[in-house]
Amino acid sequence: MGIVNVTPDSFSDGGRFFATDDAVAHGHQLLAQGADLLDIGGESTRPGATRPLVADELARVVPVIETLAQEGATLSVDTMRPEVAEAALKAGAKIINDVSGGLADPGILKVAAEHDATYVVMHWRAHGAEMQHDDHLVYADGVIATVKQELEQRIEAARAAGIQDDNIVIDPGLGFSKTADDNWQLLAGVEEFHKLGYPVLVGASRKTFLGHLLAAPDGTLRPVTERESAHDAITVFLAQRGVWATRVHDVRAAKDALAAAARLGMIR
Ligand code: PMM
Repeated sequence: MGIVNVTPDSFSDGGRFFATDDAVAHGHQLLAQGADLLDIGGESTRPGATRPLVADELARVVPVIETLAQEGATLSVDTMRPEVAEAALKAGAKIINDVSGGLADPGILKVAAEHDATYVVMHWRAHGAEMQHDDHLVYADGVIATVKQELEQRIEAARAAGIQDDNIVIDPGLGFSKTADDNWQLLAGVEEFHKLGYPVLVGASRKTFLGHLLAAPDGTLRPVTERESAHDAITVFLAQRGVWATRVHDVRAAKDALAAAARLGMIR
């Protein structure tokens, strides 16, 4: 899943693809590099981010989705808002990627159900402005078991709203109310999530825990665009464990890593 952030403020690529034409061109590039689907988002979810107006979010994503969908691309919309999800599906998106798993606005579950859309349920606890506050970082039963329990609650809410089981995808939500150590535990234990019985999506690309892993001796985080090699190792690890998709900024690098891993018989 290639990422197209149509935002002025995303942590890794904010502002680069903010104009519709730039976002569409970026989508073309990711598809040419081998992306199977594109995730189009108009709200930055980075820690500390403030939320855009609904009208602004719509104006960012809908024209990009319309253009790329008409060309035949498979698209998801990265949104927590029912209005944006609905407009995106009407414009040709097939998947709603809701990082809040329906917690930000439960109305989005009805939209997914009514349109028979694929619905990504991500583990989430709070909006960007507060998600890294201490009380959102407590995992009473350990991070894997607690995230699983909270995801199960959201899956139940999705099913109760009428979303079919075979339209549900789950995501442990790396970096969302998680410490770096939490993220590593979730990655290492990714197979636990398969036990819930749904396809698994993972987004690790360029996230801060990689910046910590690769930090300079003085503690300076590795810059966001220089975290790719570490991420490629994660991509191979996740492919070996059968995840449904990884959400990536650099599709070419991920595909290169997967090609080498496949050639070595590490993955099928
Ligand atoms: N991460 C971000 C945004 N959307 N969606 C899913 N399903 N999973 C993620 O991990 C995820 C997401 C934040 O990353 P970005 O600012 O680089 O897009």
